[in-house]
Amino acid sequence: MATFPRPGRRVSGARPAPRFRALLAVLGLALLVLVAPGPARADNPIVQHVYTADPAPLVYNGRVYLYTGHDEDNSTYFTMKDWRVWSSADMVNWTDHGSPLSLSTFSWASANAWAGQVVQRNNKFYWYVPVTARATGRMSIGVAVADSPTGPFRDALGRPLADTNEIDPTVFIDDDGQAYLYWGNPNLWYVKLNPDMISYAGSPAKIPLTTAGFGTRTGDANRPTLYEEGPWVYKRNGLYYLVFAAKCCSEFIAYSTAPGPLGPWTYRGTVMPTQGGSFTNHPGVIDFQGGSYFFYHNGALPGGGGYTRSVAVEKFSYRSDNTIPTITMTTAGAPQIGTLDPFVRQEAETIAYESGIETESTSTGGRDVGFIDNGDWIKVRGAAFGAGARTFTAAVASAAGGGKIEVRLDSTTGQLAGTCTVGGTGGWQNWTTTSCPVTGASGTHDVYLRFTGGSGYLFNVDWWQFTA
Ligand code: FUB
Repeated sequence: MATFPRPGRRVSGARPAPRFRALLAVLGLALLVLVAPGPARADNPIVQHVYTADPAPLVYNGRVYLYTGHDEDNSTYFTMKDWRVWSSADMVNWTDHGSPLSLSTFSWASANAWAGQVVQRNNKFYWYVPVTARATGRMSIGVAVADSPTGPFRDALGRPLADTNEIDPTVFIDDDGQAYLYWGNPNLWYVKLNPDMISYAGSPAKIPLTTAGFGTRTGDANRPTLYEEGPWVYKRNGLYYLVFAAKCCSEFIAYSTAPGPLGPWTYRGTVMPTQGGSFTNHPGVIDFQGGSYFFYHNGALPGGGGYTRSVAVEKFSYRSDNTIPTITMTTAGAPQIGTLDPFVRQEAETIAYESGIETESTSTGGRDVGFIDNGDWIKVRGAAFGAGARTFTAAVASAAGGGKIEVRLDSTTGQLAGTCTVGGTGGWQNWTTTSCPVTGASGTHDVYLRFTGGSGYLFNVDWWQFTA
């Protein structure tokens, strides 16, 4: 089982599982290009270099921050040790912020870094997660806190917020300032959080699981309603929504609505049917820049399945009566909002799709793209070059002999706009810049950075930028 990130594991020629997955992804994409006319736009799932699960999006300061779980490679259970953060301003190019929260953040937790959610309040970010408590062996809810949406997160209490023995906390702050924490499988619980967000008043109570509220399940006397797990509660146009994973197994996504945060709930039907090669699914719903977005997970990546899942996203529109239409999984995903500015510094780990690369922490605290082999590539969607670009510059480092960065437009074999040479720098974190002339890059294009060279890992890339 490959771990990630893997500092210090610079073994030339070692090819971890993600590379095999990436190779399959290339083959899959190549097949898609051969059989499908028009531009290849298979950018969903939105992360390819690690498996991700249980999406929890948060809109903050003009970006979507996406908090996910992380399925380990080759997993045969929900073997999850850490959580991940990604962000995007345009819904297609996602920046990898690494893992600012893991089981080790909670000294009292032993396993199962499962589905959580982050909310912003008091100029802080609170991340509620279910984990197994070492002392009891029971699932408990922990809360971590940070000053920034990308962390670092620290254990807010040094102990569980609640010993629930049930999973999947979701948090919702109503217009009157009252915060609610919901969770549960097989029950659906709630508790009112205090304004400090790390304590609560009273005792957790059950939301009645009635068939009127949560639909009718057949064939399971212990679970008469469709509610299974993964609640996601929000309010829109005065209506309260509770979206959840329904039935088992395989799950589909359903929802209920209510006039208040505690009900009474009315079952409204299917949001996303059972599909996608994972027997679980998990909802996250936001409005962003005038559009509505539904996040979920599936088993769509090579090697993917019920324990090797990937987060994906679809754009949708509420019907005029505020009901949610049925949303199906696509490989295209959401359309891009606006364009990407190639004339400002872009982090190399801002990616629409990739093949073969991984990311890692830099010595200066950010992230870089590393573990690059000959033929690996990164796609960045919709870069607006306007009248044209003159040069391409990238920050690079290499403890090996380096290689080349081919700057291509619109596909891995598209127009070669420039080629930069990367030399050895004496260390994987010894950074320098390389620049090269660019021709023919005007208007708006997808940019493909294709990496070439000899065998073994070639070089790392921290950031890149074009000049006009
Ligand atoms: O990811 C582990 C568990 O699988 C989550 O807590 C559930 O919602 C299901 O997605």
